[in-house]
Amino acid sequence: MTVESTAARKPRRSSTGGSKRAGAKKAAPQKSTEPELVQLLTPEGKRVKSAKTAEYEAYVADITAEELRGLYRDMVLTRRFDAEATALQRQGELGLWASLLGQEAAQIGSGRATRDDDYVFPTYREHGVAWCRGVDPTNLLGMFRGVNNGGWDPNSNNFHLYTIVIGSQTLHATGYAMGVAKDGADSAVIAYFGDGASSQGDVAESFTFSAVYNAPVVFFCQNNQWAISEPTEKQTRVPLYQRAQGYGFPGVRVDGNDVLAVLAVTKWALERARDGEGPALIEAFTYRMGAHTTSDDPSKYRSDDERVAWEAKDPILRLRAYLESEGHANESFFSELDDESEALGKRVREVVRAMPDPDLMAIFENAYADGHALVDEERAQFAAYQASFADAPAAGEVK
Ligand SMILES: Cc1ncc(C[n+]2csc(CCOP(=O)(O)OP(=O)(O)O)c2C)c(N)n1
Ligand SMILES: [Mg+2]
Repeated sequence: MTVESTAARKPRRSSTGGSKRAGAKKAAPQKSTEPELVQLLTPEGKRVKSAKTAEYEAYVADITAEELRGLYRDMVLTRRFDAEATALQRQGELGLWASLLGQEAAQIGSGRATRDDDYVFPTYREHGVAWCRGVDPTNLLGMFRGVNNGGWDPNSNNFHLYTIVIGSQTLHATGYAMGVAKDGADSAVIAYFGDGASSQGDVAESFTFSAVYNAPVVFFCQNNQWAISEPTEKQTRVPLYQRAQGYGFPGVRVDGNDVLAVLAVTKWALERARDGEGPALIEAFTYRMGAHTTSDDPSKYRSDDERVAWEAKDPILRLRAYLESEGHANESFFSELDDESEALGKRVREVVRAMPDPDLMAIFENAYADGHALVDEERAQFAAYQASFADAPAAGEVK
């Protein structure tokens, strides 16, 4: 069941009467409880304009053909990188991979809405946002290969390290945004999280704090309708974007497979944050066609029909249809992009395979700046354990 169908559930009939009561007036038609969805590009790739979405549409009204091709290129390369990483995991080169398949528009649209001086707090799946921030994709793979604890300097691209503890990065983002405001800077902060994360206390706390301190933070929820095997109906009784109202800031549901709409809505939210108007919640309604991670088998809990229905809303195909129908891209653009994709896949494969194993003792170096007696003890125990193997390197050579 989707959030829409949850929201559409009829209220329980009151025991004191109802439509069966003799002489009762015919009930007025119920106001639709279907959530509003900001969509600028239909699944068939047609531009739509309406008075309801005009406020957001203004942010992409003068987008050029070149910029549209750029969004398409970003999505295609991100998908190619993601597919390569999945293959590398299957070949034993990575321990795990968290695919974003199907979420390219949500990530590229929002990532491209950020300014260089904005700061991004991702989950563990924002490979498309990392791409937009200029983080080399190969840097995302070290942690999944188990050779480092992160893989990039967050301050080089204002892109924080991946965060596995669900929802915790929303608190980091809120604190950071409060700091931005105190510094008098006009940049904004964006925190990514999932539908499942919306149930975490950390997310509720960050909504409260950011609202009362008017922090310049945008909460970007990618609602793929599942938290591993838990459907959204187990997380919420209302569409997630409506939660914002209770905290005192706006919430918007956007078609998460429509890169144009996501770009527009995120620009809108970041701009009002920069202008001192406080936080906003964006719910990008989407679907991840791939598994939760390479350790998961979604066929155990999701129906094939659901996946097929969402394949028809593929974010890449819909932008391609629009580019083609408007004559914004020709065959050579698409074939050059194919070549670029293959080259990216090859480079990723080569870099990952060449990643050196870490120094085994390095794990003891990153917890305390000035060392710690307990860590010293553990280090000595581990060195002795390693040395106990027959083929152990000589003392001092423990690698
Ligand atoms: C605090 C915490 N609890 C549980 C987990 C295990 N866990 C990893 S991913 C996940 C589901 C997250 O779902 P959602 O927020 O919807 O994100 P998605 O993976 O669907 O993008 C869970 C429960 C965790 N990493 N951290
Ligand atoms: Mg989810």
